[in-house]
Amino acid sequence: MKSRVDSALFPAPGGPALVVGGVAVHPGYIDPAAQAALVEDLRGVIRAAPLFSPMTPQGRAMSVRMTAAGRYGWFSDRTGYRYIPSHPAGTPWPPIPDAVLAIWRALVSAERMPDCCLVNFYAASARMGLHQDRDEADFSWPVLSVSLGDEALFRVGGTTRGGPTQSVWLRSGDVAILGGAARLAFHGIDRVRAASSTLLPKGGRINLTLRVVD
Ligand code: MD3
Ligand code: FE
Repeated sequence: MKSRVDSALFPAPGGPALVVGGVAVHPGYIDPAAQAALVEDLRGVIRAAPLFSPMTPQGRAMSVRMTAAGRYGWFSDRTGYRYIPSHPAGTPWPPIPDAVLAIWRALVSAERMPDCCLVNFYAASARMGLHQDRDEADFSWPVLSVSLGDEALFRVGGTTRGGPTQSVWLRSGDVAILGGAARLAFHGIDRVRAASSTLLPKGGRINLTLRVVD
């Protein structure tokens, strides 16, 4: 069987099962029943805040569709990238589901809750190019990522563009924590493996990222 990681450093027992490019991955952290319950919660989020395709500053629609829950959602158009306090339609972002906050509480902090739960939806052909997440005010908070549905090839490099990268398949139920030096690492999704999960009846992948914004 092919390993999920091209190359990795293995950390001490008790922590995540693997660390790739400084990113801590907890494989299968969310069990299948809890994954299905999260999908139901997210259907409610998407009903209140429909998915949209952000436009890059170059004027091209991103292949990943997005929405958000919480005090802020991420948005992009010809004038640039930013967090906005309501959905582009003008309606408020719905609250972050309790089950999602519970993952943050368990793995990051019980004192400070995230301001944004970004919801990324990947159809089989969607990709996300290498980028840094630097629209947040305080990089000392990690970003927490939850993968649901079809598996995806995640790539992470260093804090400068063009250096070496490592890749790992993120599978349904995996949780990744992007903190410390990895918080400003270049990262992206190279491809999604269609029909690799039965969680979403029509296929595809959902990624949640929990962020402290301000
Ligand atoms: C590493 N999302 O929404 S999640 C994004 O699978 C984003 O949808 C990808 O990159 C996805 O910005 C990757 C894993 C992730 C998220 C944030 C990071 C990795 C990160 C921030 C810093 C470094
Ligand atoms: Fe990112």
